[in-house]
Amino acid sequence: MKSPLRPLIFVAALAAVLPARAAQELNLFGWSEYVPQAVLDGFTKETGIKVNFETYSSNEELLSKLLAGGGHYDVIQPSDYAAEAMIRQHLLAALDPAKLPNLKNLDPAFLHRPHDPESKYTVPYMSGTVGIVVNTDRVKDPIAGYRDVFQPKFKNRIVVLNDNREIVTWALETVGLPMNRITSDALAKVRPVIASWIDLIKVFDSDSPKTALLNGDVDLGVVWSGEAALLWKENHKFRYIIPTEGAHQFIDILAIPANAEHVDAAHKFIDYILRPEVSVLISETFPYTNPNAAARKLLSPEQLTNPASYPPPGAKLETFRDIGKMASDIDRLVTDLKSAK
Ligand code: N2P
Repeated sequence: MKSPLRPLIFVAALAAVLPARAAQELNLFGWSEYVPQAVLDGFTKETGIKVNFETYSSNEELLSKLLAGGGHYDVIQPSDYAAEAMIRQHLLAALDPAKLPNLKNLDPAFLHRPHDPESKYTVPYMSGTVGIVVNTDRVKDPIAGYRDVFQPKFKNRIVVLNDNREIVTWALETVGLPMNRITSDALAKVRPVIASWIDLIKVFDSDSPKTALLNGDVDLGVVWSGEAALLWKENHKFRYIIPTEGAHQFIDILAIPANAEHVDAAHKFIDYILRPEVSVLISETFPYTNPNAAARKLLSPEQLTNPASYPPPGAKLETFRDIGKMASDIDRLVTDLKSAK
């Protein structure tokens, strides 16, 4: 006998067995030029979780958006010092290691660092340095440090990151002051140095500083190492130099904000990124220093010998620490000097 309820029962049964795939989403807020679209597509294909991706080009942009209560993100990608500030303000959720079996792939050298001593809130994504890139076809002078770059003869031939803390750091290193002890005196000391540099710079670009070098618009840059590694891959005339004065080394991490809605999807995404073959795909597209030991084993000798991706041991490197409210003094200093140009 045919029950009139039969079609309804059928629909209900179907709904119970089909996973609620369409409803799954992940809101990712990450650096520009850092997460390959192919990685996001691969994750969606496998899990059915749709990734909504927004980008930023500085930690300060990320922090100001989050602190203003804007955006509801499930995974974010701050640098070490920005994560440190967020942990201090209880803005990050503790990760569940049981949901991250691929943590085992990481090189322990990138764990338990000062920004997250127990590695409770953060997972390293990529590491890198900030250094000098020179088009050696156009610049024949030996270039070893910041002083060699910022010379009047190179006026309008320089691209730098559009990042205020970076610029202040290079000036601090140039005058021999530490990058993490920011005082009003230190800022007063570097102010004229930065003013003279700003006068020489042609392009400020944190997203894709390689472009101005590739186009031949400029001949020198102070850029992220991954950008320099892409230039080197394109043409070995682009040389990467860790400034003799010392350089900034960063560890960019993945974390889940305390107010994330899709915590399970966020863990799935982080664990997906930690797979060796996924991590290799990231290194191929954006050749920074890969903290995933299992992935590193799969990189080609050519990738491992790119001097920008894997700087020589012995380089003078230091990571940023959270500097609290001095960050706004740095911001004001550089913004003022730029607007006076
Ligand atoms: C990638 C940005 C590199 C990260 N575009 C700097 N922390």
